[in-house]
Order: sequence, then C-alpha cells, then structure tokens
Amino acid sequence: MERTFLMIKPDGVQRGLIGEIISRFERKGLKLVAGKFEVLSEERVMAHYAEHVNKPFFLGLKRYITSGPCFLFVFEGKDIVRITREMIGATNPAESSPGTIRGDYALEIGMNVIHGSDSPETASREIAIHFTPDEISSYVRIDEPYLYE
Ligand code: IDP
Ligand code: MG
Repeated sequence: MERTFLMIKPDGVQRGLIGEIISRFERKGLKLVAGKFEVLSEERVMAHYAEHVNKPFFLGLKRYITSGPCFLFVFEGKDIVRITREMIGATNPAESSPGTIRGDYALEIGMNVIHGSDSPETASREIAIHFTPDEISSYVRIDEPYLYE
C-alpha cells in the first residue's frame, strides 16, 4: 500500500469544503490514516514548497498558505498518488476537468483548494515534513475485501 500527503488549503477550510473533499476520497475506498488542523509555520512552508521558493509567485503563495489554518491528512491505498492527483485535477482550476476537486470547487490558480503529492517519492518527503510516525495509524478498513481484488 502507498500513502500520500494531502492538504486542504486555507480557502478550502474557510469555504467549508473539508467534509465534501474528505468524503470523496473516503467514498472512493481510500483509507484515512492521519489528519490534523493547523496554521503552517514559515519553516514548514519553505520545506514543503522548496521547489518553488525562487518562483515569481512564491511570496503570494506563502501569504495565501499561511493566511489561516489548513487541514493536513494522509490517505493510504494502492496506486494512491496517481489516483488522488487525478481526483484533484490540474493545478489551474480554470483548466481542471469538471468532476475533479479543483474543477468543481475553484476558479483561479492562486487559490486552488487542495494540495496533493505528485509522486510516491514526494509523498514520503511531504509526509515526513508534516507528520511524526506516531500521528499515523495503521488499521484494516472493514470494507477492504470488497475494494481490493
Ligand atoms: P500542484 O499543486 O498542482 O502540484 P505546483 O506547480 O506544484 O502545482 O504549484 C504548487 C502551488 O503553487 C499550486 O497548487 C498553487 O497554489 C501555486 N501556484 C502554482 N503556480 C502558480 C502561479 O502561476 N500563480 C500563483 N500560484 C501558483
Ligand atoms: Mg506540486
């Protein structure tokens, strides 16, 4: 089983979308194994968005992502990084397909509601930035025999 790091950004939290978004992943059959609510520290933002620190949009991104609490969570499942990125949709919500989270709930690239790791390697790195091992639960979902062949 693979894990991925997901985060509902401050716009998603303020707009009351936490439940809607988590439900989509739960209904798909993915397993929620960690979750917490917090305002990201400067240090964690720099680590999380290390690849973007020199981009022209970085200051705006940092201001946005620290403007209020985020909901950080980890889901587990087979091929989960690819599946969750598909469910999230393209980075720019104006171009995300209808039916994806960004396609259904957002309009512009600067406030696109949710973050999801883009590869299994990124997921391991991001989970380690935001969670300690004891914050992640291992358990069997009772419906697993009807989800995985
Ligand atoms: P991703 O979130 O789909 O992986 P990335 O290219 O990794 O997209 O960018 C990280 C985040 O930075 C985006 O989700 C978005 O919030 C923000 N971002 C990316 N490009 C722009 C931009 O051109 N203007 C403003 N914000 C941007
Ligand atoms: Mg990215």
